[in-house]
Amino acid sequence: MTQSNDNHTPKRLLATLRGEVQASPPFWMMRQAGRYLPEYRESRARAGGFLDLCYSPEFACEVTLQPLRRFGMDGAILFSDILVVPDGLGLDVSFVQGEGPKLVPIKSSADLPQLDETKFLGHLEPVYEAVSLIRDQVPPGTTVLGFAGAPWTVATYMIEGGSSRDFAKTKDWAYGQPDSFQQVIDLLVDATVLHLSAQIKAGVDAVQIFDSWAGVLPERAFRRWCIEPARKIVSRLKAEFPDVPVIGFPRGAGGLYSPYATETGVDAVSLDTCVSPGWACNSLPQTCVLQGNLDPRLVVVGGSAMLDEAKFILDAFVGRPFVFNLGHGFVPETPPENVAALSDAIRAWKS
Ligand code: 1CP
Repeated sequence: MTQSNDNHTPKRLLATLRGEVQASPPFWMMRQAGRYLPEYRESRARAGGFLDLCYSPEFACEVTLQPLRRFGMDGAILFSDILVVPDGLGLDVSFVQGEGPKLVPIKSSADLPQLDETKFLGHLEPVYEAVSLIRDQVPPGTTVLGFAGAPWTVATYMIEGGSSRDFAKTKDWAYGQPDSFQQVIDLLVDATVLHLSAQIKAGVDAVQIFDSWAGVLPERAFRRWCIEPARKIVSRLKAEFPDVPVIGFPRGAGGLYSPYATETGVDAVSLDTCVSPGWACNSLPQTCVLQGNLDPRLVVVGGSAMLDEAKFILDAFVGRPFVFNLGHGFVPETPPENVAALSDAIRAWKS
């Protein structure tokens, strides 16, 4: 049985990620810490800014624990961001309130930084310190989750200089000069492995790789820039940490969830809102743990619309190792009382 460090409470989420079927599935929610919680907004204001929050181990730990105190999720996801990786590479990331992330865009492989392992891990040390604090402070039985962005998704921010609607610069580079774009991806594969390994050494139980923009690529590009880098990251992590489950989230991949689940070596896939639960159960390997996939807008609406859909999802995954989650992260206007009602409904549900 899976035990937490300091007592004998089983970690239900970790057990599920290792393939156990539970009578009532464990749950956590993407962006469960964040702007929809007044206590988060207060911590963010006290820390100074978003990156100050990420790089202060005490604040990052505090913000990670806030949703657990209210809603009792089975998983605590490290409070950080996928863009600490380019920041650790020296690309100078900033977050402007209301505008999202800003980076000085890289235009060619000549602009690529070198990965200096010592500098990179030194810069990100506060993140790993936050993991140690979280591991020591989570309630018994809580699974601690680490994460990183997938190379393709992180590359889009480095090349576009922030969020994008059409990913034009990134696609033009990837399609027009694939060998040079491969260097961007290879650098990010190495940095991601370093970052996730350091989180595991600091005490996370499992990790999730967020490929939020995987869904904008056609099949052959998806295979080269999403599946192949994920496969490399997973195989390098598994060589060192064979027992640490890896969750992949190729958001928007549609039918390509199938080769992603079979070929990357991930233990679990997180399904976005548009994936049919029935299709996922029938088409994805039995050995693959499934996670998902409530539309976060339903938690804004709440009431029976939210509860009916949550029940539909819970019923659909009976018999498989399943983790209840959202199909994407909470939005800032989510009423916390709807999250409380959803959490209670998941706990009360019986197959
Ligand atoms: O307080 C604020 O103003 C910042 C809002 C915010 C928050 C709460 C950002 C900026 N990041 C985060 C935290 C965060 N980001 C977590 C924390 C843990 C948790 O889930 O509770 C995680 C896992 C992420 C991951 C992340 N950051 C992703 C992948 C998941 C996803 O949502 O698709 C991406 C794409 C980012 C980039 C990012 N960070 C923040 C913004 C505004 C953005 C841009 C999003 C976009 O381009 O649409």
